[in-house]
Amino acid sequence: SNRIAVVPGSFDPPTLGHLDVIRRAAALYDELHVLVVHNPGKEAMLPIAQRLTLLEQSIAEEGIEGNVVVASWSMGLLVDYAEDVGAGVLVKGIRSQVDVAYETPMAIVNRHLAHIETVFLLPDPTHALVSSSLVRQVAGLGGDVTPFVPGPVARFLASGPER
Ligand code: COD
Repeated sequence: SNRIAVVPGSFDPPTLGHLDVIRRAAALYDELHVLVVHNPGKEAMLPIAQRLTLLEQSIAEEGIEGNVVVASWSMGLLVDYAEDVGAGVLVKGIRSQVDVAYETPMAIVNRHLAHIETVFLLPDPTHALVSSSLVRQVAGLGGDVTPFVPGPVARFLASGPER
C-alpha cells in the first residue's frame, strides 16, 4: 500500500536531520516504519538496540509516535521488510548531489525487485549539513553534539564512557 512507508537508515546515532525527515514523512503517510538497517559498509558506534531506544525516545519527544513504528532489520533485503509490513514506499532524505548519486541505483534496484517506489524529501536547510558520521567524530573527540541531535541522544552521548 502507498499509505504505509518505510524510512530506513543506520541511525548511528539518530540526528536532527533524521528527525526532520521522519517528522515530514509521518505527516505524509498513515503508518511510518523507521527501520534501523545494519549497514555492513560502516563501522558501528552504537549497538542496534541502543539506536532503537534512542529513536523511540526522540520520536516520542517530537509527539509523532502515534503513527510511527520503530524496528530493525538485518535479515536480507530492505524490500523484504517493506513487503512484510505492506509498505509501497521508501522515504529517503536528500542532503546533496552526493546523496542523489548514492540513492539513485538503490531506488532503481528496489523498484525492479519489488515495485517499491522511493520518495526523496528535501530537508530543512538548518539540518541539511548534519550527519551521523559528523556527530560520531565530534562526540568521539569530546565535543558538544547538542546542536545536532535530539535531546535523548545528546543526554545519552553526554552520559559518559560507561555506554
Ligand atoms: N537531512 C536529511 N536527510 C538526512 C540527513 C539530514 N541531515 N542525514 C541523513 N539523512 C538521510 C539519509 O540521506 C538517508 O536517506 C537516511 O537519512 C539515513 O541516513 P543514515 O546515514 O542513517 O543511513 P545510511 O546512509 O547508512 O543508509 C543505510 C541504508 C541501509 C538505508 C542504505 O544503505 C540502504 O538503503 N540499503 C539497502 C539495503 C538493500 O536492501 N540492498 C539491496 C538492494 S539496493
